[in-house]
Amino acid sequence: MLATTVGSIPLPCCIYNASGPKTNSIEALIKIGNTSAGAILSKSATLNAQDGNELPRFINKIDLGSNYCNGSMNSEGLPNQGIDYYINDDALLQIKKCNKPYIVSLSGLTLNDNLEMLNRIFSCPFDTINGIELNLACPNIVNKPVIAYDFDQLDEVLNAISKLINATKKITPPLGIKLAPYFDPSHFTKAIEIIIKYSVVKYIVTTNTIGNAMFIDAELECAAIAPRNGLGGLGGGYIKHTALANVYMLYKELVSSGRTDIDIVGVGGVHCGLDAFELILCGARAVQLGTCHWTETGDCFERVSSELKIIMQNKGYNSIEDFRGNLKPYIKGSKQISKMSMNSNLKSKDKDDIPNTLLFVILPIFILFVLIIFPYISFSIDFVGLRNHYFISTCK
Ligand code: RRO
Repeated sequence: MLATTVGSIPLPCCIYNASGPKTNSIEALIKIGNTSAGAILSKSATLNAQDGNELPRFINKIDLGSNYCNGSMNSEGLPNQGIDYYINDDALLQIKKCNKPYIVSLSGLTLNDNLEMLNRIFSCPFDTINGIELNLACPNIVNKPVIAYDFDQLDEVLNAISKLINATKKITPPLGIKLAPYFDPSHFTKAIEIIIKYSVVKYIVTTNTIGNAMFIDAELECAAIAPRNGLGGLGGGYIKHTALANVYMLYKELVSSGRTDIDIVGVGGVHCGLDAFELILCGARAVQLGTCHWTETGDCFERVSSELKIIMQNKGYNSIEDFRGNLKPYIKGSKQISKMSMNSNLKSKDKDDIPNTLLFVILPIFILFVLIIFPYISFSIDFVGLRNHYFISTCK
């Protein structure tokens, strides 16, 4: 029911992990392989291993309420073990045993680094790496502006990579590019105008964190994380609605340019099946979990997938293609369907449901008791008392 393809990579399930949280080591990737995730995506690799930014460098588990994914902010600074760690024979062998597509994320510090890493991937045995996610949107590297925001550079990078892939005399894994969130309609148009020039781009992943956010410790009157003057990429529940808009706008641009062969993977603030449903409705062919995977266990893939399946069953959809990209424009009288009502069938009762239970179950029972049952019982008792009294007195 949730099977899909992304850039022609067949995924048994459309829900899988985002690059970043819990993706740095092969052990962590194998853990993902042992969950219900539809694919295994690595941490963005650089040419050489690096430690990343100084600590503390992230804040997660910011409770935004039961209807939202936790909020997060990070300035990790691309800590990773270098490309060879993620694609050496032993790593590939271990990951292959998980029987899931393996997608390697790349985020070279220079264009040449990206080209070199691609060459190394292309020389790996066939079918050990099933996809590439080229990250053009890391917001946390000092003195490295986000490529996805610099359209000339985006064009230059895609042009060079396109030449390399076209010159490679073997089948190469499908290439996806991870974009930064855009906030102006002209930017969606411009980004797609550039991307569709390059047939080597098979899919788009949107969106990376919203760069350069800040948390403050008001008590100490200081920034809450150490790197980059306290600036970091905002993620999780804070960015769900930006992610929805980015998937929707890019999808619309692709449709109007006749390039629906370029797939979209949605990421940003997905916490439950309904969030995934909404991203697919906006046009996503698959959905990644980032902050949610960070703050929960790997069980989140199974949970979100089964919630999504229930929503689809209730709506009579057999596959995600039955509703993907079918978001309608505003309909008079429509309202944001409350997550509470959509989710009520999906989850077991937790502490957040207690006020509702109180309001809708215990209170009516109490009122019923006071108005009907209590007087009836008192009357019955009294009646029995009277009858006894009468009986006793008449038998005297
Ligand atoms: O490692 C990071 O700091 C990082 C990366 Br590469 C990214 O793409 N997005 C993000 O929020 N953090």
